[in-house]
Amino acid sequence: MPSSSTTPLVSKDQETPVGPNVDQKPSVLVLGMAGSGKTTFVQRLTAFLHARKTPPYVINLDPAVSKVPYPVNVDIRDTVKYKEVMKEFGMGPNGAIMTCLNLMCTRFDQVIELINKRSEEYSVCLLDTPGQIEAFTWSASGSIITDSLASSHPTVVMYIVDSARATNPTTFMSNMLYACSILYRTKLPFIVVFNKSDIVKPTFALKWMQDFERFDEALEDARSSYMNDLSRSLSLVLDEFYCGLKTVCVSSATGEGFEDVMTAIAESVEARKKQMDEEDKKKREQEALKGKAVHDLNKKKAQEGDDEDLEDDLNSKVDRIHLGGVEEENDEDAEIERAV
Ligand SMILES: Nc1nc2c(ncn2[C@@H]2O[C@H](COP(=O)(O)OP(=O)(O)OP(=O)(O)O)[C@@H](O)[C@H]2O)c(=O)[nH]1
Ligand SMILES: [Mg+2]
Repeated sequence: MPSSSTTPLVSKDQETPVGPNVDQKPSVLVLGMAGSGKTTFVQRLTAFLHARKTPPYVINLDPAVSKVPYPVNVDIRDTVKYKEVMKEFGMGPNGAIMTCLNLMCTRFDQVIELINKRSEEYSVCLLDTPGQIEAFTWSASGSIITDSLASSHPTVVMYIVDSARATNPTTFMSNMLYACSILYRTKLPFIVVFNKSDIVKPTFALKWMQDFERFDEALEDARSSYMNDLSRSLSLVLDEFYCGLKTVCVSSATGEGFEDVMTAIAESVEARKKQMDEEDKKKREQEALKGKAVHDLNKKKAQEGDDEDLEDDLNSKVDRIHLGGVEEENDEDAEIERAV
């Protein structure tokens, strides 16, 4: 039975954050630069899942979109009116998107309740985000939404890249740096989706990620220049990021590669489950060790006889090494003239 209540970020009896319920259906947060194809990707994945008779639960978090081209279960536009926010608060487009997200985030516990209530009926929860990526990834409300989702469901970030635009090595590098910063901020399982594979086959990007030399060759000018040297260095730095990264190539226009999307999501969730199991195991081992240490100490104390004797002994030692308190200042010392 799915629980209808929201999982709290912090459990009552302990101060450490509780992890997601790994038995819940996964949530997929779709992020990416403006125009990379986030909405079209969600639309195609929704159609793909409906065709497989495993429909998703879909949430639109873009308040500024005029038309949502997929069947949507929760739409931010039903909760806040973007145009009204602009008018009411005299805001520009980006400020209004942030305000809408702020207002939405105050209700997000209800959204999570809805997701939980429907968990028997869907296979995966998809969340489409605003084109102004920084409005979501760098705002407090974006963090709250991401964190509350990630604390109640196994959550995966899908970062959509426009493959046609990424053919330029510098644009590719900017995009990867952005992806890396999002991974750094969210610390969630991360999948890079090279979209628009019908325009350009993203194999070039995969090669650049696998082999630094290939990226080096692709830099237009092999001579040393500030930009080229910087790109080369960054590529080396990002090597570690590329190593643990899952990538898929898709076309949201033709539907190519969507089997791989579902496989990547399942693998990421499985990896997260394993990681959580290991963390749990470690925690239990630590607790057991702690319990054993306390037990040993009590046993030792009992063997050594009277506890009070031990305490007196300790106090006398403390008396010997304790020279004085700090309740008051040492006036005499303060009055001694010192050479400056
Ligand atoms: N050829 C091709 N075009 C695509 C593909 N995916 C998206 N597009 C086009 O790219 C444009 C932007 O797509 P959207 O889905 O609106 O992109 P978005 O990231 O949601 O845009 P914002 O929400 O405004 O940031 C549209 O014209 C889409 O038709 C694809 O796989 N192939
Ligand atoms: Mg969109």
